[in-house]
Amino acid sequence: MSRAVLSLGSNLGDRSATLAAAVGSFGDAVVARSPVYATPPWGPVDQQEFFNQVIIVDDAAVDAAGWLRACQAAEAAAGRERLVRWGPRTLDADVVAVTDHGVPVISDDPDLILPHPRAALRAFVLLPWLAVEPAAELPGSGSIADLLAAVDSARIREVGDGSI
Ligand code: PH2
Ligand code: MG
Ligand code: MG
Repeated sequence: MSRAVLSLGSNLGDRSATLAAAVGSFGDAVVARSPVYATPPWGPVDQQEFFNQVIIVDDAAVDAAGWLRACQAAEAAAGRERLVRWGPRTLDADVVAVTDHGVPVISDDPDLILPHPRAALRAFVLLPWLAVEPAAELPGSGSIADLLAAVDSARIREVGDGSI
């Protein structure tokens, strides 16, 4: 049984509709979805604010690589083009953490590093994740509540309840 925490982000086009379609693409695997938050752009690129959401998905038949493929399919369906690293995109769907029968999956495969190497620094991941799983731990980094307290989340605001 594998369970994954997925981070969804959009800052081009109809951001709410894109996130809702991405959540819908995971169908019955979705066991929790956070509200949608408007978040200041993180990273070196000066760009429009993002909408971000975290979902938790669970499917006995899907492993970590399968969750990555499903994320890439959702990005393709949203017309994602890979132009600038960390730049604007219709949809970014990232696998943040995976557990297999409750055991954290650790991976240094460059195509899918797990847990996500920058999740601990990103309020736009930690705050939505905390909303759906308050006691969660990021393997190797500690509780997401503690991690969130150490980063700047002051300008994040809820813009939708995440229902589709
Ligand atoms: N995604 C990025 C770069 N910066 N900033 C926010 N707030 N939200 C994102 O999803 C995001 C970002 C590329 O992965
Ligand atoms: Mg990303
Ligand atoms: Mg990505």
